[in-house]
Amino acid sequence: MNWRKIIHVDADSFYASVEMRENPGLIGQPIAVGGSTGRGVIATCNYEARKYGVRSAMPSSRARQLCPQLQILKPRFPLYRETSRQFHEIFRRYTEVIEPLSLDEAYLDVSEATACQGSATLIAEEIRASIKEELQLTVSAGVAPNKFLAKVGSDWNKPDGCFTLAPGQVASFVRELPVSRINGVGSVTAAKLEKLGATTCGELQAIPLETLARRFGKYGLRLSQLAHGEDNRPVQTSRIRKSISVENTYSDDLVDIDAMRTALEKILAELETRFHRIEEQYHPNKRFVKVKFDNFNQTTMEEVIPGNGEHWLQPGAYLALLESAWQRQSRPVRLLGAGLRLNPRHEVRESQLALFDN
Ligand code: TTP
Repeated sequence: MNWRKIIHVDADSFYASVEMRENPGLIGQPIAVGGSTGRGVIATCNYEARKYGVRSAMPSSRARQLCPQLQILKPRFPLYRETSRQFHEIFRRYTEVIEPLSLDEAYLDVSEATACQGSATLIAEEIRASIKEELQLTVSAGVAPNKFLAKVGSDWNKPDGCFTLAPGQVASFVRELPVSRINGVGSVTAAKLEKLGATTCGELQAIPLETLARRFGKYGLRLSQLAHGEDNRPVQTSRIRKSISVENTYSDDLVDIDAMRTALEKILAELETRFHRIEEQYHPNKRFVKVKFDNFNQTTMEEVIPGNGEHWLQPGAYLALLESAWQRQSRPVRLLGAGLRLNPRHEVRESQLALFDN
């Protein structure tokens, strides 16, 4: 069996939670985010609104019937995208193997992670704590040997929960798991399975493979595997990276070049750790720094790395870039970042080759 260490992270009532954070006056009141006029539908709602039966994808008119005092807010996508980017900043402290499913949901493969002595559960708890502290949001996490079970796990103790399934617990866990928890098993498939005598994955395991194949075609085999808690799909980082960077916002602005030098050293140490994780796939061709001043003006300075990029980590070169960037305004600095622009080492990557297999 191919056991990995997978974490599935899913933010709690994502758009609604972001709105409550931005406007704490909304906390404790039933709110939704979505279209409020005409044929508008609810994108999501907070847990107060869920008590009234309000749900995602419900027409807003229906939601208002269920909960007359419901406040329906217009979605603010730039804000959700920025929050999503901040989630990923936190994820990348632990692994580069990240597969986003949506703005608020991602799989992380931490099989090779060294933080927290390699404990996926501790990593998940640290990620949840960092998100709570730095972004004032709660996320739920599932920790398991594969993607299927990790996703089931993130839903298990929602909201603000974490659930770990160790490899040794998989067999007994899936035996009792309702088939409706399998991703892709909606009411129609669930009803068909019930006719075959299966409402739990344990009962599904007992159905002969031929029967499943006859009833569900190719999906029958997949159902059988999932019912046994097996799922070999790797976490796919489909995106080809163009850059990698580390940045930090300081609670007290950095006012002189000495403070900036010290801050830069820490950033470069973190950048080195992160770049190590992907250096087999990418080589750096440029280095850059980013500076955001106390007036929120932002600037970057970059330069081509001489040679083949191997000696990218030269603190002196980064410091020179930082000094030039800072001199553009010579004001206190609230955010500092450093990074690398990247080129893939192998022009045609495996994932792209796979496209030609058929
Ligand atoms: P979900 O993760 O499905 O749900 P959620 O984060 O709102 O709540 P929870 O996970 O705690 O149950 O969706 C993530 C975001 O995607 C959600 O905040 C709004 C958006 N969304 C829609 O726009 N339409 C939809 O039908 C759904 C389900 C979600």
